[in-house]
Amino acid sequence: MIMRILSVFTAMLVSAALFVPSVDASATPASSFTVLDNSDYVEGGVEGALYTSFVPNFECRPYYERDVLPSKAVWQGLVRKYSTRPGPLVLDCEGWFFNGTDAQANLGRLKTLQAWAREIEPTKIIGWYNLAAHTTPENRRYYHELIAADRRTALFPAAYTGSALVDWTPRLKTAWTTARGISTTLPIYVYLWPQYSKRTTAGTWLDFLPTTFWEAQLEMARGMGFDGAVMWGSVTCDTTCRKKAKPVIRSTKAFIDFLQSNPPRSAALGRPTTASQIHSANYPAKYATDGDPTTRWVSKASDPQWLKIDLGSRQKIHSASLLWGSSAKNYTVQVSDDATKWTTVYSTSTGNGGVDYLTGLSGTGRYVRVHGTQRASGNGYYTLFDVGIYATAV
Ligand SMILES: [Ca+2]
Repeated sequence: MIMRILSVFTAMLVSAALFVPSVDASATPASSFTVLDNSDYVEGGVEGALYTSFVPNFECRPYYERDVLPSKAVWQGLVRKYSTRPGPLVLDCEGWFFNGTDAQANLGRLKTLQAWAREIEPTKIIGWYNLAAHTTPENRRYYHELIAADRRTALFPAAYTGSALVDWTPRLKTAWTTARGISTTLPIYVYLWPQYSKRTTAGTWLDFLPTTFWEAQLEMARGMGFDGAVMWGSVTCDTTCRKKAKPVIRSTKAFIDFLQSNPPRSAALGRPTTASQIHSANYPAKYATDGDPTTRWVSKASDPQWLKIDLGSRQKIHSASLLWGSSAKNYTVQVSDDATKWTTVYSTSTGNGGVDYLTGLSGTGRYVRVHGTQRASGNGYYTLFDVGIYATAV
């Protein structure tokens, strides 16, 4: 499994180096999606993820605060200290950006630091943490020059946490559009953080997101077209932290497992989709299959409700992914040849939202229906951001 990921990554590295043009990924999910682990949640990294290194901002701060470069020996010492994992090397100097009048000077500094890091790491992808977000459109040429100096690179924007999924989705979109504004060809790995700051009278500490929120973030990053997501975490995660991290690690692993066992293209993408009811014209049924993971179908607040997709031809359905907002507690997935007589291929009475990855389905039909009979919150709605149907032709 690890080897497969590494070989995929090597292929990406090669394509990045050659600047092979790729299709505009904004309309369709990326053909492959890699999870990078830049956390300390699991000793040795999360299985199936690409374990990733990071030179942290606090190491660079003493230099950018005085606008002086570290010596080559000092910087290469930092690279050796932190570049201990097999994945990409991400560098973080959050005072040297391309968003002001010192962009030209900062370009010189970043080029120098990257070249010194490259001497230590001749083959790794080396990139800059969240630099795209701090590059104004008129200054993009500086980023282009940085890329031209070393094309074994990728973009690493950040889209952190949020208080609710619908508040967070604009951050993800912004991360996507700013990074794509820099390059239409380089891989883009978005930093996500399964933790958030929690304030009490005793102070502030970090806690973990509900797994449903984390699942949705990963799935949305995939649906948006990113080449992967980087799981950020505290630089050090103690025993208590690692224990609390376990649910999100389980979610991450389930996500990786699903990716590795399924083709990435949904048979439902862009197919005609209808629903029993819509909450308003802002939330039509088609938003569940439009390829944009941040738009959603919302039902009226009553039971039952259903969403129906016409795949256009009979297909053998083996798995599905349901990206919920407000969710169904009781629902079934059904297939049909005529949209009249339905066969249930999956049912649950314990739906809790987030993303449901349904595997091992066995059913053939032209139509697929998600049929909810009880909402998770008694007075809420059914909300689906995205429905992926994975199938083979018959
Ligand atoms: Ca959508």
